[in-house]
Amino acid sequence: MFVQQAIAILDSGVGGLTVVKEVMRQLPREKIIYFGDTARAPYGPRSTEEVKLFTEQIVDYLIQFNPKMIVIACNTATAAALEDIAAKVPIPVIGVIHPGARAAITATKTGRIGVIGTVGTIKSGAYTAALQQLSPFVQVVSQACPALVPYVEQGLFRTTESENAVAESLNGIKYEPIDTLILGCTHYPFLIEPIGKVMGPGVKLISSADETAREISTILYDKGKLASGDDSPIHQFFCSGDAEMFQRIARDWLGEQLQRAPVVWQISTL
Ligand code: I24
Ligand code: DGL
Repeated sequence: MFVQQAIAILDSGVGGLTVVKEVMRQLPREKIIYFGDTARAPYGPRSTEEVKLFTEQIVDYLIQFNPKMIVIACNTATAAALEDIAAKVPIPVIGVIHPGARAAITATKTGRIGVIGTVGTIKSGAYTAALQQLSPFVQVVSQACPALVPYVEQGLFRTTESENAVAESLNGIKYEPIDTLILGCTHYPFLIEPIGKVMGPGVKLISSADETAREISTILYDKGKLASGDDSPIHQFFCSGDAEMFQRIARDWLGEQLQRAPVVWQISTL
């Protein structure tokens, strides 16, 4: 009997569901196995060593499902662990930083690019490295915005407080002469309106979820690994923490995508 190989997608919690939604939209035949480390989220304030260890634990767990590729759908985990994991796992592993960086290089006219993300992501310099590797003469300015994830997680993205928090968080970057700003955190696209208001119409905002889904598509196509069956897949979603809360957010966010493809919800302690 033929068993369809899945795309394994992981994140510190629920933020990686932004990538899941895009994959479901662009590649509806692909089976997804998702792991959200909700018991240990957020990763943003943690040390590189800790995030690397946690990410490796999740990859070790997901590898037993024999996935066709692994997607690290968390910017902080990508910054800390992608290189090490890609070097030791025998299947393609991608993160969300390279796709976002490539989209920014395509978008910029002046070569001046801004990046915002968690403390872990910005401290790592991973975006600057990815951008300069793609285009050596770009100028990159970056700013950690640790206040913003909690606003999104409290569902407070259309309030005056969140607008003020966005304005304050962007203080260090809003006067920089950039024409492109990478939203280098899974949660920031939920604040795209206030971010756009603060940065002004001259700054293009880049979210990486759709770019990452396109990269997944390219890799699977190149390897002749795209799913071809007519049946809709059955996805598997795991989390390490409160399963009820995880399901509530995932059902709300993925909504209609889940009408077409059933999900098996599981809790795991790794
Ligand atoms: N959005 C995010 N995280 C949450 C949340 C949210 N609660 C409400 N909304 N909670 O991330 C995270 C905390 N935990 C703790 C333990 O278990 C699971 C989660 C934003 C990314 C979502 C894809 C607001 C909300 C929602 C549904 C969709 C989008 C959204 F409820 F922003
Ligand atoms: N998923 C994380 C990221 O993209 C944000 C949430 C967290 O700090 O865990 O960096």
